[in-house]
Amino acid sequence: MRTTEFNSCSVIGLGYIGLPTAAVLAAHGVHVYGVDVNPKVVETINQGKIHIIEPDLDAIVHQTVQKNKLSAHLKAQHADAFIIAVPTPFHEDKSPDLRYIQSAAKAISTVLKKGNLVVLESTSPVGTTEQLCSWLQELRPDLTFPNSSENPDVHIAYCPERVLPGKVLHELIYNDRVIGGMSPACSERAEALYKTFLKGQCYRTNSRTAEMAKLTENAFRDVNIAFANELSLICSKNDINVWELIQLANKHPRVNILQPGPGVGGHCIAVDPWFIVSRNPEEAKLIRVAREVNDAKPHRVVQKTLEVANSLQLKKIAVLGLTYKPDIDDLRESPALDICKELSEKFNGTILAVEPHIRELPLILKQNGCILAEFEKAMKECEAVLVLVDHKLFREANPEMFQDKILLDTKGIASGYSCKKLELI
Ligand code: SAJ
Repeated sequence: MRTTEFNSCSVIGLGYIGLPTAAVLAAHGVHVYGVDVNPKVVETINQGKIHIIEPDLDAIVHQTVQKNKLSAHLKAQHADAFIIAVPTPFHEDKSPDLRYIQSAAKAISTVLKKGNLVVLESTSPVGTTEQLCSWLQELRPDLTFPNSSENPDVHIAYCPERVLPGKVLHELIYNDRVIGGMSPACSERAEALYKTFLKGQCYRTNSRTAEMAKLTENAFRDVNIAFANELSLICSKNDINVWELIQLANKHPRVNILQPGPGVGGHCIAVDPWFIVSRNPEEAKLIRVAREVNDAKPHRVVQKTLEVANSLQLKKIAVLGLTYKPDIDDLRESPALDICKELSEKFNGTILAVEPHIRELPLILKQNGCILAEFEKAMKECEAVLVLVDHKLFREANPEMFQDKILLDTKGIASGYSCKKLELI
């Protein structure tokens, strides 16, 4: 039996985080009003369907919509609690763009009332929750907020999402959460909201620490991937297999190096560290350089591939994988996609792109003459293969398929294979 002070919740932003959160809350008995500015998204969800790909999400959205627990709207609705899960991109100069959070504040200010809880989940630079509070205070001078009252009408907290795309539904429920209230009372109420579905632990802190915790988690991963990517450059120069090297170094009980690759993609790890750097340019030296190392990797892969292509006069290359990581369909901020695009502009021959998770190539690749091909067909037709994503299909392929190939491998899937020529990038 669910015991909670929150009978209803409005989730602002129905994307990769907002929609699963809305659906999980609804599945745990809360009346959820999802809000999105995109009419197509609202319409799709109200039909019990989804507009993003995430394992098992379609079933839970379908069920909760059918049971009238979840509905989608273009305008904010009255509710006991509000969760803001809108994007926070960055400007050209890498400074954070908070305009969607400001729009969300405007939207909920029209329906906010005494007793409400507002939780911000969007990845945000330090101080954003306080900023959100000021915006709400300006918009609703009739209500008191935690910046000016010990016993405010509206409580506000920052509770960052930490779920891994591809495992969102599991991680939403089982991951621990950092709860950053603007006051201890705000944290207490936010924890009560998450406890309606959470099986992980809640760790309470203030909003600034919680904001920094989120940025720190992704910057930590970025810096460690940059270390692996830097090793890949050093190893390539010194004729050492970087994957073998890392495997050996990781046998040390206190060493745990991540994996190199074609670059860092997705909309989080390649973005969030800039939120630290842009506000702390003097201090955040290592974090900045790590970003630069990871951002430079795709171009390096193109250069290496062109060197090999020119020296061997290659006519056809099979490019394996376009998504930003294995076994998903997400092309956002994908280094593999950038590499394929740059290669298709500079390589004189034909590119057969193999991406088992999409049905159509992005327009720019089509315009550049790339062809979407089945794995087997591409392997038959091409003399050279560039591995950009370690999808299961490629990892588990028969090594004999690569025997007569010139293999350029950015993911180490072919480390032990015998082939015509092997170039580890
Ligand atoms: N990558 C490597 N080498 C590695 C691991 C990853 O090159 O050893 C690359 C991947 O190929 C990919 C990128 O890094 O291009 C990011 O992939 P990821 O699986 O590490 O992370 P994301 O971006 O899918 O999700 C991250 C997660 N953060 C952390 O693991 C600290 C997730 O928990 C966050 O919720 C998510 O960012 C987010 O929304 O912030």
